[in-house]
Amino acid sequence: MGEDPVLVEMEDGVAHITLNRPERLNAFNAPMHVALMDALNAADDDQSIRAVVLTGSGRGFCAGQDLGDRDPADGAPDLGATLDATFNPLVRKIRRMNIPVLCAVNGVAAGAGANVALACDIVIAARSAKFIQAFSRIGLVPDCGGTWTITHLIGEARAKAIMLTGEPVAAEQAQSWGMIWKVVDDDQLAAKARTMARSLARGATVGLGLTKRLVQAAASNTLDDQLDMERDLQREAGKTSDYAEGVTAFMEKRPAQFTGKR
Ligand code: LHQ
Repeated sequence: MGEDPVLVEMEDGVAHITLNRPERLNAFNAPMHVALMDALNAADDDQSIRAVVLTGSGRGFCAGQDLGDRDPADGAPDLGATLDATFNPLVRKIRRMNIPVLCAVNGVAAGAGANVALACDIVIAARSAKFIQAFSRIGLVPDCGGTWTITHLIGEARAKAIMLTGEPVAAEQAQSWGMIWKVVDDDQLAAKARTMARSLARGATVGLGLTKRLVQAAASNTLDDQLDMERDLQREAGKTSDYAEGVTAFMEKRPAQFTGKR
């Protein structure tokens, strides 16, 4: 108690952001919402930061909204207003950042905690982790974009089943369904996340950001729209110094030294 609700460490071009309320399985309260947005904004604004890792401290990743924050006896709350003020800007921020956001799911991810994780660009999970659409257990609907993200990732049949039943999805199941990128052994998670993020942070950052935008746009674009968008963003990518360096390094048979200049 009294500790920072979010820990931030900047290292090798990577912002490591750790949700830090382990005694509540990193459930979101108001200070944590503010601290996480501040951390993401700081990473986004810092030109030396070229990738983000989001993880949790202790045995869980995040158990969603702190259910102790409101007493149902106080009358019906406006949860729509809560979403407008907190989780919706958070998910939009993750999706709009022009650098890769890697989520390292270190343990249980429930409710909004699961759907914040799944909003990230690359999700790796500890073998012991699980994803729970816990909303149905308390009379709510899935939020944080989960009905969109999960339906796109695993299809309507599986999305409806896990959301209506609240049945936990084990990390390995999530991987085999394509809901996440990869499962790794628990004791390897932090190291694998760090190595992967460092490698992303040494990449052609502008190109990676444009690629993220393209993949996200594909869900609502026609093929024609997408071809046009690829043309426009390829034009932008082709003007970066990292493109020039990438081609030169290839011709000279040496590793490229990308600067990630945005
Ligand atoms: C918690 C929580 C928690 C407080 C564990 N809050 N203390 C959006 C807009 C506005 C409002 C409403 O919500 C939303 C979106 C949402 O996120 S709704 C969904 C909210 N989350 C949940 O319903 C999940 C609730 N948690 C659980 O079902 C379990 O804790 C899971 C399955 C995540 C983990 O189970 P266990 O491994 O058995 O751990 P535990 O239940 O013993 O939890 C450990 C402690 O953490 C415990 O406290 P205690 O003092 O007894 O040790 C829990 O009370 C506390 N905790 N989740 N969301």
